Amino acid sequence: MPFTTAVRETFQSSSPALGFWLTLPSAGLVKTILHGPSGLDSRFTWVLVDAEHGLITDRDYYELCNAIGSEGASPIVRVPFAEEWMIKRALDAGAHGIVTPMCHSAADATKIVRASKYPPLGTRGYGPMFAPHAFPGVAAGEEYDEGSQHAVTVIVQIESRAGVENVEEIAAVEGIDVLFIGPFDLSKNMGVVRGGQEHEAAIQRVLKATHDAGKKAAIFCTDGNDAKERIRQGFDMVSVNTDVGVIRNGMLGELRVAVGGSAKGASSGGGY
Ligand code: 3PY
Ligand code: MG
Repeated sequence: MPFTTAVRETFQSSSPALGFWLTLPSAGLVKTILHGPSGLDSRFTWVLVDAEHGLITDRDYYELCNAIGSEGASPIVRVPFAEEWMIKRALDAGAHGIVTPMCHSAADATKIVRASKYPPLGTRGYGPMFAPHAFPGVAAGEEYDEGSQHAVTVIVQIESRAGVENVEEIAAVEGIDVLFIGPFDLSKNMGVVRGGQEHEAAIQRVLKATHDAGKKAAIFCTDGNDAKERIRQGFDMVSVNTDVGVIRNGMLGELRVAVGGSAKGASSGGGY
């Protein structure tokens, strides 16, 4: 029986899917952010569980996916590397979607799609004893097994010169749902300044190619202003900030106020 997820529901609406980056392995932290009304018309519909650069490991996935799923948002796990066994571990722990770093080609993208789906669509190994727990209302067995073939969101990161050069072919790969730009790696891999002309042209090429292929375009942002601009440009999925970025800036901002300054302009932890 088909089912959907919070992030997929948002993709069906006219609103962008807003999320944030979780780098600390704390279900308490993530629920504190997600729980209850936001006081706005908008809310976070997904959380990126970062096992590539965050302090999160495979052992944390199950608890984090359940915490996020129970708040009506989608846990999206970024695995450390584009390996089939890593994708399997994330999906079996209840990820609503996976992100793999450094997709350089259509062949890379095809491999990721196959790793994310059970036969005959792919090669995902079978054993979802725990996966349905993070999908409220979805029963173990046939409902998860069949529904997850299409409900799981498959996301690859475009963050290299090769990825940009091959982006039209990558976007055309069947089963890829989202192309997610990693602006930091993209600038380093291309050897260009982040925010400079060449970097921005690459970002715009990925945005266009993704939409031309009928797929969703996502990007990592360093703060709300950055996110606002990317939403204006038409990105469908935008990460607004990171847990550590906000905690550091917020705490240093309060320290600044305590010693007589203004909370604005607290020093940043580097943006990522
Ligand atoms: C990057 O900017 O390289 C990232 O991976 C963040 O998404
Ligand atoms: Mg990156």
